[in-house]
Amino acid sequence: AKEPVRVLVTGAAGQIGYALVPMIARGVMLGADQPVILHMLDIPPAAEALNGVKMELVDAAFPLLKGVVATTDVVEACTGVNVAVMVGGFPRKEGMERKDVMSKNVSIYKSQAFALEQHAAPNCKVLVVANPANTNALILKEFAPSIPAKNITCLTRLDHNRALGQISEKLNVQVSDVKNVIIWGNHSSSQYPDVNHATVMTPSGEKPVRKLVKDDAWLNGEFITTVQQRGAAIIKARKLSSALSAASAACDHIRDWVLGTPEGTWVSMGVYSDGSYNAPAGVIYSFPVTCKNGEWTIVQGLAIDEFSRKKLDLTGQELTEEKELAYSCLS
Ligand code: NAX
Repeated sequence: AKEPVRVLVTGAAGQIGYALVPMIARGVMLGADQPVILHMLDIPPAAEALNGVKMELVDAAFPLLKGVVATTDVVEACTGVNVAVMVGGFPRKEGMERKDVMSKNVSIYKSQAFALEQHAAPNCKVLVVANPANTNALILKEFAPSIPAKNITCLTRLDHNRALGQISEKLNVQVSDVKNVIIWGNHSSSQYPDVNHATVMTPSGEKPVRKLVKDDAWLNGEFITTVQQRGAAIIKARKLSSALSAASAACDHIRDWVLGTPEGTWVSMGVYSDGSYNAPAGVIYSFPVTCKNGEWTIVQGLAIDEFSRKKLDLTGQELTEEKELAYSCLS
């Protein structure tokens, strides 16, 4: 039998946490034959709720779940973890300045970076979900210098999956037949959902989405804004932000990273930018990636038209500004 993998979920008493931990315990994230030990961290005001989640995990009698650590102690939470999914953070409340929210999250991600660096298992893979996801991941990277930069990522897979979902609905095809959309840049409304290289599997082979949709106005307009604004639409409908889709996307992200992407398929991940596609280097930017042997590689050589170029630059600029704001919170 395989050794259990230790998976940390921070903010585990929150709504994404509540959807995510059962998925992990069922093998959705790491495979149906991979035992797991869940480490759940939250803050003291949520300790009782966190303990309730632990009780439910016991009650669910998941065969793959070999242990549960539920704690408000960041060192205990981080000790020995192989995968860390960072969902905990400080939400933006009405009337709060951007800088105040940034400052709260900078201090959270700085201290959690120290704990992970000192106590996580070697080669721990980190996924930041909490907003501002890209910049929280960058802070984590800066303050955990011994963790390789390639091990620190942020979630844009939800946006990627939303784009697949929109194409599938528009063309009335199975979502599993649509692939190779791209989310570029920031996980914010400045992100650029790009369909220029996306395809659909049809009975007569793979066809470009642009050939099948035949509605450039929709692809260049409503499609993009729908994906960019989908989070707000969910809040409007549910009076709560996306949770099951975010949890599912976090599982997709880690699963593909650890177990690999299918041949000919790429996915979107926020990763430490090397300046590929003239994106700003030194920020966490979402790119198309393939994964093999537990490592991601940015897909190179895709043509970027003028329309796309502007959008890649715009979201990159926002990330550079966020980085500056985050650094100004440090001093
Ligand atoms: P909730 O407010 O339900 O849960 C957040 C949890 O984090 C709470 O239980 C809170 O006590 C805990 N927490 C706060 N500070 C903490 C700390 N220092 N250490 C550990 N835990 C801490 O929010 P939820 O709806 O679960 O969303 C979580 C985060 O995901 C938010 O930042 C949200 O903006 C972000 N999202 C990111 C998405 C993405 O695609 N990257 C999509 C969904 C989501 O909006």
